[in-house]
This record gives sequence, structure tokens and C-alpha cells, in this order.
Amino acid sequence: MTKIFISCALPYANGPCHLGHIRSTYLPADIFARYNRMVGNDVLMVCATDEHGTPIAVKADKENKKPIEISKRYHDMIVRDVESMNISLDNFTRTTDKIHYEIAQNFFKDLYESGLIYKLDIQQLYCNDCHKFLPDRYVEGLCPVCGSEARGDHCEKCGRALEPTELDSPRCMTCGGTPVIKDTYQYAFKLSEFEDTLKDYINNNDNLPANVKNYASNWLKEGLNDWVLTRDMDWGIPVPIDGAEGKVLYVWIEAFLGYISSAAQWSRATGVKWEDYWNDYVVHFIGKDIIYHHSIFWPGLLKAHDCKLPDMIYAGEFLSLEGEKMSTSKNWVIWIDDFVRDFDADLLRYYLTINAPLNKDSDFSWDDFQRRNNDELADVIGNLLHRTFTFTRKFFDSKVPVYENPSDDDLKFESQIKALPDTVGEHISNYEFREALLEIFKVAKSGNKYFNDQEPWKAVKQDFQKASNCLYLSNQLAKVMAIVLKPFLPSKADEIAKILSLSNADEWDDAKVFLPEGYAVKKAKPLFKKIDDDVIAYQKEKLQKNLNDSGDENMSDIIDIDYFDKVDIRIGQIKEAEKIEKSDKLLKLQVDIGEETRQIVAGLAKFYNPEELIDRKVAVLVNLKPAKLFGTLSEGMLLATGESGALLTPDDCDIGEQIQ
Ligand code: B3M
Ligand code: ZN
Repeated sequence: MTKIFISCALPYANGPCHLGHIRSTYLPADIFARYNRMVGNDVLMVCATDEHGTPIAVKADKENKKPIEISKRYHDMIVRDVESMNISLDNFTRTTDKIHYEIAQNFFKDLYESGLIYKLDIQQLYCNDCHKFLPDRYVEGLCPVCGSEARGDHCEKCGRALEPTELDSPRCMTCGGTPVIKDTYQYAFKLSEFEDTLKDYINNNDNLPANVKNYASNWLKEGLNDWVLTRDMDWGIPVPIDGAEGKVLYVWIEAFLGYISSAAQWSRATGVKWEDYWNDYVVHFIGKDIIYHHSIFWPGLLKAHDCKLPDMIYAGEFLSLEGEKMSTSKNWVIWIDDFVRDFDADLLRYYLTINAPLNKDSDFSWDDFQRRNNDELADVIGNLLHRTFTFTRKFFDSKVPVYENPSDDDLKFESQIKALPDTVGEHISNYEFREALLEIFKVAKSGNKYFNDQEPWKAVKQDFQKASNCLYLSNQLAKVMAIVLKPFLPSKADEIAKILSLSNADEWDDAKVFLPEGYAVKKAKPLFKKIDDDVIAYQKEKLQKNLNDSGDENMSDIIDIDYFDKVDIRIGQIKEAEKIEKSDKLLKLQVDIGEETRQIVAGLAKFYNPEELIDRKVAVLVNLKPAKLFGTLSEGMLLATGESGALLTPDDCDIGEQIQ
């Protein structure tokens, strides 16, 4: 028996999960984990939310919240999404957990004490308006390698990890200003010392997949620089050495350790040592955009600690949506929470697996999803199972019939059924998830053909044994499917297992044991249904509408009452009003809303003189995300008509009253 350590890349806790997350990491990891458990391997599958770093800090700044409030919000959503997709993680934790701080700080300290981390005088970008250094995603600009728009830490286009100072035309993400270069110091890791070891790891390792090897060896050709591991920021894990006050660990070094701390937390709870899994076989499932980090930084850090390197890094390529790149900021995305509200999670698991191999880019389109569901799941797999169960009930008293004097057709089909578990298993072991599922589909398809050719509905009257053999074998295939489909479609597989009252459906080898003649089969409802055209049309329309709404929250034109309940409109009174310099539209207002006074920037300058507004009662949307307009903070919005700018004047209401 092998012990297998499986990790999924840690999602940033700055948004819920969409189809891309599921396709590139969670689903393949889950298929691999479920299969290995079924063949008797001992699996430890871990993940956590990545809660530090600038993505969350930037979002918190925008919402005027604490980073931990943001990360908790999204941690909860991500847990919900991962569970709704039936991802069978053994542990899912957070990088804000205490155990993670301990592990990350000790890891850093060990390397510092062994001289592999050293203090480095360095220049970094600094925003004179915001009075702060601008690490990573606090800054955006142009990639020095390919010239595309890039974030301070990473270019999505060419996949390069970047330093903010390398960017051309950098901009501060908070105020839009141009940062300057300023002296400071950080702590760096002697990554360059590991260049030869890493070259050996990448180039002489036949296990690693081609995309990982190609990317990594290309980067290694350019030579390795040392890697700066700390940042000047408030949000993060404090650097655990004297003289480093105010500095935190760079999110990437501690994010890797999330794999370890999640496993260690699991060990504390179970009393089982996670190290045994790591030392036997480790596989990281990641998205292709983070190959650089996992094939170079992480093995470098592990080597520095004298740890075993990962046996496998499996990188899922990109998923597009209706032929276009997914984008959370443009809302060109399908959120998992929305998907599972309308469809069974297994349908998505099927589609994302069969549509393309993991190491090729893939596309989700609603029409194609409908086609595969209707033509493959419903018409082929579902139809075969349903015909099998209903015929068994109708003509064979709900029992697996007798198999005697098999014809050539029978024998051919029997051998296909018998070969299926091994073929599928071999593909999964080789990380060929699509091929594995295709194999199941192909046998189901030839099962349907066999069923049609045997015409058991006629044969029951004319050649009873022929019908009997046909239903005997079809039930055997149903049993095999209950087992081999389980890593892919766990709920549907369980439903099949229930109809057949299987007690060992979690054991892969049980797929090789045929049901005995006379075995009872329960009454079954159709397992897969066709999806109607209007359902798909509605989804497509929703997607287009979302695109027109901004932000990464999901919206459509029609809102329900719960949604409206979130809108907090109160009566306020304008206390001060002044023009904003350089803007001919905006006024800066101080508005008393009862419990507090809010500063609001409103586009009223063309319609009102500031003086006329003093003491006016107004309706104020008070729980709007704060934003900066012309560098001035605005914490709410006044309700007014668009064209004439006429303010709603609720003179009869009291200040602070809420509109309901
Ligand atoms: N949090 C997510 C990403 O860049 C990042 C992964 C960490 S894995 C150790 O996709
Ligand atoms: Zn700034």
C-alpha cells in the first residue's frame, strides 16, 4: 500500500470559487484521491485558504474592512463551494490559523539560522501619496518580458513571477499615482545556490509532466536570482527575527507551508503522522499560472530544509468561458454557487473532465454542456442503465437473470465489461482523467448498441435465453459503472450502487466481481435527465447580463426581496458642501445620517451650488462600498435622478430613518 499526500493549490480568500478553480485543481485532485482510496492506498488530501498577501489587503482597503473580515467571508464561501462539488478533502484549513503561523515562522527561522536567508539592502516602490511601500499587487504596470498588463508579482500573460520594480509604467493600486523607488531592506533566500539541484530535479525527472518541465527548464536557462521573502506590510505573518519589526513573510513562502500546516493540523486531530505520506508520494495539483512557484521556489525551499521534493506537480491548463478568457472583474465567469443551485454537481464534474485533457486548454460553453449532458449522460449512460433496470423489473422479476450459452456478441461484450476497471484505473494512475472517463463512455455506448442488437423486448418472447443473457450482462455493466464512475460522479455512482444494494462499492476490485444470478435489483428512476433548450437559453442570458454588471458579485436585473433587504437607504441632512478641485461635476459633502456624519462625493456640481444644498434632507445609500473619486473618499451615495440631477427630498422624514 502506498501513502499518498495530495494537495490542491490554496485559493486566495478574496473571492468564491468559479468553474476554473474546480477544473484546474480540485476536481482532478479529487478524482485521483477517490480512486486511490478505492484501490486501498492511504490518501491524505489537504488544502487551505490563502489569506495573507496583497490581494486580500487591497480588497480590504477598498471595502474599508479588516483583511481578516474579508478572508473569513471568502473562506466560508470557498468551503461551501468545495463541499457542494463533493471534493473529498481530509482537511481544509486557513493560513490565518495558529498552527500555520508557528510552522511558517519556524521554517523561516531555521533557514535564517542556517545562513540560507540573509538581510538584503534593496530598492522598492513607494507611494508618496499613500505613504507606504507597494509590494506585489499594490502595484500594476507593464510586464518587462512580454509587455502585457501585469500585476506587481506576476504576469498572467507570460507566466513570469515578477518584482514590482521590474514593471514598466507602474501605478499605485490605491491612488493611481506613480510610485517612486526608495531604499529599504528585506530578507532574501539564497535560491541561486540551488540552481544545479533544481536543474537536476526538473531535467532528469521523467515523472513530471511536459508542461511543467518545459516551463521550468526554460526559466532555469536564464539562471536563478535570490528570492526576497519579506514585505513591508501590516497584513501577514510577522518575520520572526530581531530587527525585522514591521515586516511580514511574503505570502508565497508561507502559502506553500499551508500544505504542511493543513496536514499537521490533521495529524493533531487524528494522531496519524502526515510525514509518512509526504515521504512516500507527494502530488501537488495546481493551475498552470503557478508552475514557476511550484517547480522552482518550492523545491528550492524544500531542498534548503533537506526535505524530500514533490514526486508530481500536475498543472491544469486554462478554462475559458464561451470562447473568451474568464474574468472575475468583468463578471465573465460562472460561480460554483450559482451552478449548483441549478444543476447537479456531477454534471459539471462530468463535463469538465470529459471535455479536454487537463494538460490542454479547455472551454466551457452552455450549448456544449447541454449537448454532452443530453447526448452522452442522458442518452448513452443514463439510457443504458435505465433500460437495464426497468427490463429486469418487468421481465425478470427484478432479479439478475441466468447467463447460459453465450453468443459471440455476449462474449465480446462480457470481455469489454471485464477489462473496464483495469483500463480506467490505469488511466487514472497516469493522470489521464479524460481518457479514463472516455473509456467508460465508450463501453456504455457499445453496451447500448449491444442492447439494441439483442432486442430483448422481442427476444423475451422468441428466444428467452438471448434476452436473459443480455440483461445479465447489462446488469454486470451497471455494477461496474457504480464503481468506476465513483471517482468522477460520486453521487450518481452512489445512486447506482443503491439500486443494486452494493455493499463494497467503495472497493475498486469489487468491480471485477460479477453479480450472481438471481441477485435482487431495486426499482429505479431515471438517473440522468435531458436539459431543455429554454434552461440553457436562460443561463446564456444570465451570463450576458452579468457581464454588464460590474464587480465579482453575481447580479442580474431581477432581484429578490432578500437582495433588496441588503440595501440600506437612510435619511440624511447635508451639513457641508464644497467643490472638488479640477472636477466640474463633483461636490464633496458632509452628510449627517443620524448615528454619524459621512463624507460623500456626488455628481451634483452642474445642478446645484454648494450653498443651496446646506441643510437639505436627502436619501442616502449608506452601505455602498467606499470608493475614492478624484482622490477623495466617498462613503455612500445620494439618490437623485440621472439627467436633471434632482435630489430626492424627503422633507417629512427624520434624520437617520431607514427606508424600507
Ligand atoms: N494562492 C493562488 C494562485 O495564485 C495561490 C496559490 C498558492 S499555492 C501554495 O492561484
Ligand atoms: Zn498610492
